[in-house]
Amino acid sequence: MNGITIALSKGRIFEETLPLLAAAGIEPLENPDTSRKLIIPTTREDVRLVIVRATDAPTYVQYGAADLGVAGKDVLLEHGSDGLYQPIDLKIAKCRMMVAIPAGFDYANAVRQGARLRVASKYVNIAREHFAAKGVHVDLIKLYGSMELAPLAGLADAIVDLVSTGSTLKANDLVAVEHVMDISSRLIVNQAALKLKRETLEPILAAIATVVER
Ligand code: PRT
Ligand code: MG
Repeated sequence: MNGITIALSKGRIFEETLPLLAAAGIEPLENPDTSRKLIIPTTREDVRLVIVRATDAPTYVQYGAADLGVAGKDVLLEHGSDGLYQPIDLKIAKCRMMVAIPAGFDYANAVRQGARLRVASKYVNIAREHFAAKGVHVDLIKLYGSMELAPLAGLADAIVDLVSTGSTLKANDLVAVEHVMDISSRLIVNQAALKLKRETLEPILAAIATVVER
């Protein structure tokens, strides 16, 4: 295909990417929340959006099925970002990767005693690196969702999860005890497309960069 394909996930990434795309004259002709279409045309005849799961955006761009995409730093670190060019931190969909525990659990003491902690997370690679760097021994339990449930149900002592407002932790009597890293979403670009479609891509990247810096 000669035009440009952009991989976006529904929800916060889609919403927060809209003003950035608008700066490049790209406006979706349908709303992915109400439309069942997975390929959405835009006000620019040469640009279309493909609607993917957040964790699938890097895959589409890696294989060149999309030229551009948007992905959280969490996704890029956990699933790898081989062959992806990441020119712009879009500073959208911001949150923090945190370690959280049930309100009464004496985390500091457990760590001091060198106890082996059971940690549940969707982000086992990020969690493994975090605890290894601190010299804390952990057994990691991979989950695919609702990590907040794990300590409440007795599956784990702690979780590693994303926190934005903190209301999910609060509603489940969990408290954040360690900050792992700040997270935001990045623009990702297929490296071959960057060469082959440079004339079309460069003005889009420049327009986005201008809005992000504002
Ligand atoms: O939701 P779905 O299962 O479809 O997929 P997804 O979770 O992969 O996608 P989506 O759209 O929810 O998240 C896309 C990206 O948004 C993530 O990869 C992050 O980079 C970023 N982001 C920013 C967040 C949050 N903030 C966030 N708060 N992703 C998830 N959350 C979740 C968090 O996991 C926890 O369950 O929201 C809950 C906590 O929110 P608060 O506000 O209660 O603290
Ligand atoms: Mg989600």
